[in-house]
Amino acid sequence: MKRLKIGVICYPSLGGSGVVATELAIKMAAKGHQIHFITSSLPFRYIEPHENIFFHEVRIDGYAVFKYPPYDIALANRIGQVVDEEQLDLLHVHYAVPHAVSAVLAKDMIQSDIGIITTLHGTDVTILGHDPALRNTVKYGIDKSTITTAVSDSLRKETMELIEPSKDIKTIYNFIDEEKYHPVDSSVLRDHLGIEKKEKVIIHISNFRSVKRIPDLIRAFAKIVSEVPSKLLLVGEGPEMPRIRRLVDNLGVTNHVLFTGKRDDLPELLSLSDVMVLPSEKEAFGLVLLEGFACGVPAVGTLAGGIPEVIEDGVNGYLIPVGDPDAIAHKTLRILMDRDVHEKMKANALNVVKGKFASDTIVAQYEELYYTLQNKG
Ligand code: GMT
Repeated sequence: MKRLKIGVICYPSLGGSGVVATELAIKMAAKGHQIHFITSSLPFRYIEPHENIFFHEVRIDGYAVFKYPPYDIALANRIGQVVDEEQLDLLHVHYAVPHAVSAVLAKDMIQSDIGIITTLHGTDVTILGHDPALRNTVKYGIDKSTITTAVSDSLRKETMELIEPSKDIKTIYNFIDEEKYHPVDSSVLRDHLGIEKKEKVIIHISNFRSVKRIPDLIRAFAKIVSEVPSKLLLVGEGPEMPRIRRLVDNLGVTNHVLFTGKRDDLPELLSLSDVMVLPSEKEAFGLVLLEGFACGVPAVGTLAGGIPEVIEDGVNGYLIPVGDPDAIAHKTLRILMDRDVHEKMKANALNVVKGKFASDTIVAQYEELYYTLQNKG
């Protein structure tokens, strides 16, 4: 098979979409394809130097005349240059707005017939798609892409209903790097964090935005800790943090909650955890659930977006309604207090990562699309 030259456009910052874009690119490079990242800075995930991975920076000067520097246009310009100079075979862009739109503009600028695959990650549709000022732009980005994928069936359906694109969308699930995420010995870290032997550990990892509904978890935790000695690990940072700290203090659980900030040692933190809780009101997939499963951590998550495609109720965790702290407490306690349930769910969580979400399976699905794209541009 021909080795492909692939342009990758993603947000190089912390977040599931950046992780997926980067891990996919690394796997494609390992298969012999040439990857050209076209981004504002290096993707945050440590990319080891690799002979098949190249980085093309998008630069934009802050001319005084612009209130908002036109990043999307600078990106389009850079994409066009790289397509021409490197003779790329295709573009894989993550997010319809702005990345697909920039790729379409680039294609037009250089009069190229290059194929564009756009992967929708959620917020571009579930938030921007509801904004009348941007809905048509999201539709344009999707319609002008050669192929569009979504990270869950739920996101695919929501996009079809809300945006009414002219073409179908294909679901390709997210995956994680199994070499990084697996159970590890975390006894030293556990001591370091001051978690006692008798204590159970509940973990939440996110960007602490309001969509994650973390106050529901804090209220649930106040009940949990009154029944089982436990600690709540809150991993990450974000705009809701001051509000969450206040609630933790007001509910009198300050001594039981550990705010770790952003961390690189997620496999260690997950390996010392008993249950993950994801109480989001919107979640296209919930990549963090897979990271937890891969380290043997069952999850309690909401019946929102793609979460029910990842958590199988009663198998690798429990599904609960959005905005129901009592349900979070009840289901989390069931896992914490019943050793058989916990062990069974742990085993099932580890298995699902090796099955439906195995990286080889998902990477092969993208590679197949890349080859079909070549003839469609
Ligand atoms: O909103 C976030 O949580 C960040 C965002 C991102 O850009 O990474 O997450 C979205 O994409 C992830 C990767 O596909 C999904 O796992 C998340 O569910 C999705 N977030 C939302 O839909 C809120």
